Amino acid sequence: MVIKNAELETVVGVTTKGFPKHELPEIAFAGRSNVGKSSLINVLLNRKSLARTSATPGKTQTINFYNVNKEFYFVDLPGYGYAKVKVDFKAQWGPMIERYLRSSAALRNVFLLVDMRRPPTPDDMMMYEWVSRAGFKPVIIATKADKLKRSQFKEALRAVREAYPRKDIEVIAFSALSRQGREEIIERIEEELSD
Ligand SMILES: Nc1nc2c(ncn2[C@@H]2O[C@H](COP(=O)(O)OP(=O)(O)OP(=O)(O)O)[C@@H](O)[C@H]2O)c(=O)[nH]1
Ligand SMILES: [Mg+2]
Repeated sequence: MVIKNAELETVVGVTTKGFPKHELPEIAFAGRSNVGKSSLINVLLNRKSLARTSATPGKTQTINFYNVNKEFYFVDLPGYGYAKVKVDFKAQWGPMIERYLRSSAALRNVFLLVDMRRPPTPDDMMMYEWVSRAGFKPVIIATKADKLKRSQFKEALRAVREAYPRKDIEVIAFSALSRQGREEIIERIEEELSD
C-alpha cells in the first residue's frame, strides 16, 4: 500500500444527521479513549500528526473520515470508556456508532483496538458484540506492545485472545513507537479492500 495522499475529509458529530455518501470502501478503527486509534492511523499513513493524538483521553469525539489515495477511507471512531467526558457513551456515542455500523454500505471491516497490557474491558466486549452483530468479523489490535517486557509478551497476547468467545479471533500486536505490527495490519487491510 503506497500512501500517495491522505486527508481528513469529513467529521461527523453527535448532532450531525447523516454520514457521507460515497462509493469508496471504508475501514474503521474503534477502541477505548487513549488506546491509540489516532496514533495507529498516523503510523499506517506514515504521517506524524494527521490524526490528532493526545495524552488526554477523549480527544476524538467525532467520527473522522480520512480519504486515502481517493481509493478508500479510514474511519476513526470516537473513543469510549473515559468517565470524565461529559457525553455518555451509552447515551450518545453508542447509538451514533451503532447507526454508523448499520448504515455504512461501504464498511468492509472494523479493527478493534485494545490495550495489550490489560484484559479487554466490559466496554470493549460490548463494542465487539455490536460489531459482530452488525455482521462483521472484527480484527483485534493489541496496542502499546512496546510497554511490555519480552517475557510478558506471549502471555499478554494469549490473555487478549482468550477474552473473546470466538476461537478463531485474529489478534495482531502493534506498537506506534516501534511500528511493530504495521505490515501485518496493512496486509489485513489490503485483504479487506480486495474482497
Ligand atoms: N508507548 C506507546 N504509546 C502510545 C502508543 N500508541 C499511542 N500511544 C500514546 O497514547 C496516547 C493516546 O493515543 P491516541 O492515538 O491519541 O489515542 P486514541 O485512541 O486516538 O484516543 P481518543 O482520541 O481519546 O479516543 C498518546 O499519548 C500516544 O502517544 C504505542 O503504541 N506505544
Ligand atoms: Mg483519537
